[in-house]
Amino acid sequence: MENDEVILLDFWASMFGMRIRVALAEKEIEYEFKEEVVGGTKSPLLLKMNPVHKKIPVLIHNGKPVCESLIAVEYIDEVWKDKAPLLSSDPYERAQARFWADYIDKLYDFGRKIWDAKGEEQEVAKKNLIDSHRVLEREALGDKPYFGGESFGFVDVALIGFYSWFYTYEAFGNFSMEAECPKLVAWGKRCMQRESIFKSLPDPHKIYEVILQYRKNVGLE
Ligand code: GS8
Repeated sequence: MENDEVILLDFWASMFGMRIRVALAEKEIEYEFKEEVVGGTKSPLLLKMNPVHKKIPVLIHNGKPVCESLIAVEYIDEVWKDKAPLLSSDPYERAQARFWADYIDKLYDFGRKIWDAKGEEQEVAKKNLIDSHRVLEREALGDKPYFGGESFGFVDVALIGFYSWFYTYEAFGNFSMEAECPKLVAWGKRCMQRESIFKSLPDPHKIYEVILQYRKNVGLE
């Protein structure tokens, strides 16, 4: 796969974009990162490449777009299949991994309502977020180092971007993820030691600063 052209339309703080960044890093694929400003004007390239949802991230491989982060991660795993497999070769394990990745996708709204709401709405979101992370910890991770077992895989890729938002959830929700879900936080720390991850994820404090400014702008602070 030499001479492949790989472009990622992304936004630095997007946990969905982080999935694709991590998958590309795991496979050691070089790519061009094109920053979109979420909340700003959408570039003509984004509108052309994702005319349906008009959202980042979009992976563009040799001029062809792949939209939706989990679909893009699976695509990367299939195209560059010789290095660092993310999904198992076993159909049942693949089905389980997809089940949990789908579950993780649904956590976005809880997280969002912690930093984009206040009062009762925020409290309900916080409870939902903690409860669902407890489910992930108990039912999917257990005592394994990674969700798929001994090696880093698809579910880890699906969740790791959210880990860099934990600090923001904790700061605005006034709770400790480590106190609520210690094994999950230990998993996050373990993942952060991988080069593919610490090179692909932003500083959680930077996310917090941007969200704090956002909350001030919309009158939540
Ligand atoms: C979610 C992408 C998304 O929400 C995926 O790729 O997995 N299910 C999709 N993208 C957001 C930025 S990240 O919060 C986005 O592009 N929002 C801009 C908009 O909605 O206009």
